[in-house]
Amino acid sequence: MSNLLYDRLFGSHQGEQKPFLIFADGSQQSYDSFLRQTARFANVIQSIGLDVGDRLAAQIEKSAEALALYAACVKSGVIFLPLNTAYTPAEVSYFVGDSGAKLVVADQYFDLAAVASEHGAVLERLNADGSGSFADRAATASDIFATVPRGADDLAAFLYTSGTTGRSKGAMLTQNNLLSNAETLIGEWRFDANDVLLHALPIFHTHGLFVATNIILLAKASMIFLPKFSADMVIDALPKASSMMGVPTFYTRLLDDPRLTPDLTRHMRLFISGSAPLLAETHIQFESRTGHRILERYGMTETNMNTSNPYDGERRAGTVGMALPGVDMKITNPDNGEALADGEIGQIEVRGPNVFVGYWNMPEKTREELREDGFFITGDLGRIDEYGYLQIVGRNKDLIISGGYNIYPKEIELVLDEQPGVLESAVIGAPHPDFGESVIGILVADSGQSVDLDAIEADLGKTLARFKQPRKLVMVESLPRNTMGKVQKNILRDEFGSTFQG
Ligand code: MCA
Ligand code: AMP
Repeated sequence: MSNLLYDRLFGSHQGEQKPFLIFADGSQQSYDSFLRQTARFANVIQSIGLDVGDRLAAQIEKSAEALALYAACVKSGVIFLPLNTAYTPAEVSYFVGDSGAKLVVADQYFDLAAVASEHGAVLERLNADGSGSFADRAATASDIFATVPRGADDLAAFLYTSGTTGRSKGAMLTQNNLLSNAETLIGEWRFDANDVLLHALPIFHTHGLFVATNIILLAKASMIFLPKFSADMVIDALPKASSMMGVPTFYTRLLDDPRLTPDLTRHMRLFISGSAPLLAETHIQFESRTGHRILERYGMTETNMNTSNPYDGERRAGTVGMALPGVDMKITNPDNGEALADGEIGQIEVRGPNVFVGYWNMPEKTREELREDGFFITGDLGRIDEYGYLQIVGRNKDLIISGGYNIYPKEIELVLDEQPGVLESAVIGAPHPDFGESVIGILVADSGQSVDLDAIEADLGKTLARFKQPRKLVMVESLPRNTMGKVQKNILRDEFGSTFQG
């Protein structure tokens, strides 16, 4: 029996001397070298005692090693659980505990010894420079490993996505969820072996890990693999690339740079944007500065990519295009789930081989969002316009997207409510020129109590990743509520909406 995902993504690359990864300093790693490393890592994972279906949690900086760890999990049938490097140990503890990860692989500067021992997990170190206890074991391991058989419906990865209750949910993704989407996208976006993708995204989310990396592997193309987004590094690398994928903040930052010219991007074939709304204004400015129309697409952790603007047809600013081949999409009435006619605004539902199989250990949450007929309720609101393109007009879920990272207000409110002198809080997103949206925490003091905002900010840093921390904390007398007692966030958004403008 074969291992579907491994065979399709990596199977034919053994012995291939072509570069898979090209680093910022010009050095390269060939497919063959990458796969040897993958086999060594798979041997280490197995020697530590992980079996098929066990979880491996990874909090490591972006590196070739981090990708080899993903590949090694696929090869050995272990479920890969990548974690944002900005997460604090308190946040990581939840993911390790909830997933029951047997092995945590982390950079040396993440303080996870207590987390691992609390949950009975093995902790190994793998640093971005290739050192660490895991790397030491790999150095003496064999570069031959018999790929473990896995099929289409077997689980390949858990990606945690925050929940409206403040508890993150582990989205279970199968081999075929990942493979089918990569196969669709490679065709839709015309990737082939000649492509050189400029990769400046993090690799612990769907965008940088599955969309970008799986496509390149499938196409046997190359990636310029930058440690993170920096306008300087991207501008240096653009002349050597053919395509780039980014969140809208990448494009607004590039537009802020006078070095972005038609000349710099002349040979580029494709710029893709996703993970957050790309303002029509950004789309238009980018075209007038470079001559390129950004191709915007729409996806989710639970579903991979759902829709895309066309490669050849018109890429319409302010829309995310049409459903991808194999994806059914409908707009429904949020009250009763009935399909609405084109042009009407409702909730976006999708079904297809890309859609996950449920949330780990949360059957009720799964039932609430994934219908028996296979349609997944995205929580996004949209309409299909007269040209057949989907426009996302809002969200039916209380979610803030800052620079492409999702932030669930409930999670922050729970932390704010615990602060000394705070009676209650509300967290909202407000438009932000760099991050698209940014976080505001609105606090009400307990009667007669004083609230020390500086102390609160310092305390938040201990438990919440920096990107989730409110960029502004404000005090109000009381929160506006409707007759049902629900906080009226729309009123707060109206009041504080221009906090980050100008
Ligand atoms: C970093 N910081 C942030 C963010 N990122 N704050 C708010 N929102 C953010 N997104 C904080 C840091 O902690 C730091 O705080 C300061 O901002 C600068 O940090 P730095 O490391 O220099 O980061 P940056 O360069 O400002 O990062 C911005 C970024 C990055 C390049 C936009 O966040 C990024 O690469 N985002 C991509 C996210 C992504 O891949 N999303 C895909 C999810 P201080 O200033 O206090 O020091 S997958 C998905 O959504 C679906 C499936 C889809 O459709 O793709
Ligand atoms: P995540 O849970 O991190 O996978 O984020 C998924 C959410 O990102 C979706 O439900 C949308 O709200 C949002 N999203 C992704 N791509 C786009 C896009 N092109 N335009 C608007 N929102 C997007």
